[in-house]
Amino acid sequence: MTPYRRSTLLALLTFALGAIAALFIGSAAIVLGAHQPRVGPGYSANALATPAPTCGPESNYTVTQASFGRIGLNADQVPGSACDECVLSVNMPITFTMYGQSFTNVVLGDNGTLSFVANPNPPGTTCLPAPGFTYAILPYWDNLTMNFSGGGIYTTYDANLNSFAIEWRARKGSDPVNFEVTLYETTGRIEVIFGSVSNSGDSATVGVQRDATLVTEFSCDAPSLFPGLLLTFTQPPCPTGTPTPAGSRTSTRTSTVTATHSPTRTTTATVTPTSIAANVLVGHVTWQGRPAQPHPLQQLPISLTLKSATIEQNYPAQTTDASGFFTVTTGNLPPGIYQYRVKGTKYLANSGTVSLQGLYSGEHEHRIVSEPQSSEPNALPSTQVEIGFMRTGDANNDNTVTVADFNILARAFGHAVGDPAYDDRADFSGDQTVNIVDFNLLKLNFGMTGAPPIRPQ
Ligand SMILES: [Ca+2]
Ligand SMILES: [Ca+2]
Ligand SMILES: [Ca+2]
Repeated sequence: MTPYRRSTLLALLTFALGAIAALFIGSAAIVLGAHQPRVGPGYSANALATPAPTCGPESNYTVTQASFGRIGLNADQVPGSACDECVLSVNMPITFTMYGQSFTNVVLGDNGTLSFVANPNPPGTTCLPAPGFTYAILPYWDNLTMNFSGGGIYTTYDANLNSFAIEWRARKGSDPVNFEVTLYETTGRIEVIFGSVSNSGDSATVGVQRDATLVTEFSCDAPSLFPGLLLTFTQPPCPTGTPTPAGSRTSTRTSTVTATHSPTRTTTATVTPTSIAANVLVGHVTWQGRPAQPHPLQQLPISLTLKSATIEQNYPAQTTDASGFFTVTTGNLPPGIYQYRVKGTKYLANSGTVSLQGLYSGEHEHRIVSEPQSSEPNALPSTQVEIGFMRTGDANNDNTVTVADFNILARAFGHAVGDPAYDDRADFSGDQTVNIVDFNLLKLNFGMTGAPPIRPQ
């Protein structure tokens, strides 16, 4: 590239970034403080009670949250959707798979409901599981209306991401209520982003359900929603090499620690079942801008912090495998609810909560304080956490994508590895060249901030 062409291109890039920055100046509110993660009662109860597999298409979804969501510009109004007490059947431009079933049609309701099969869409809500809904996503189930000027449902198909976004522009009474569901065909991921909410969503139900048995509830009649809240629903994939969805790494939690796996100390040996921290935690991420998993370019460094009310554990950086998995030892931690935060170099941090389960006797809870002596190498339970999508663009690794990152990219633009001007920090795509692909990734996330460090409690 000639110097002239390069400088012209950079001027264009600078202009484009400036325009984006201007857009963000008025919307600083999208970067909100940490919201206390919360797991709905139906979710936690179901997670403990359901004998379903803990990974794969027959498992419950897990939900993680972030505070930097942004609703896209959805221009295509579903005809007739400025309505009340109505459902609309829409043919999707993607095939979306939920709980192992694939769908090309979706039924959208004015009361903040979505289903691929049955959508009763009543204005009166219940907590989940809710009667009548099958293969349903309830991004903001409440007594909403859309029969006003500008009201309705708006959609966008993104061919690059192979995703379909569905946005509701509704009202609860006189309050504007605005939210968006994005379905990703390739990964099966479901994202829900909230724009405007009424009374922090304290009369809404938010979650997904297949039927009465597979249910993940984020919120029910609780003030847990706020503008910019991004929820990501994913089903934990089974770790690489696990032959079945109920493979040995995940199926042992409720059944295999018995008296035959007694600890070396005798304090709890007589209690069966008893309580023991999961021995390992298996995390999974998807790195943005990299080829689909499994792929060597998905092998990237990641650091993890786990924190409970009393314990903070910082794990040194390790590299995810080609499928985005990493494993840490948690056998030294007591069971309980932990906040987690992960950060990758060049990537914004993600956070959420994970429950390190103990095996619970129902009457007595004891923690085995030393490693059980077992002849079975995989006898101990493991915990899985689906962390989701890791957004890139953070060249200087300060957990926000700003003009500082753009400047690093601009200086290295057009250069490849071996070239003195090449700067690997700006190669987000991993092809050892800094080019328009990297710029587009940075542009996509410009103005975003990752999950903040976990605060002292
Ligand atoms: Ca209604
Ligand atoms: Ca940065
Ligand atoms: Ca690149």
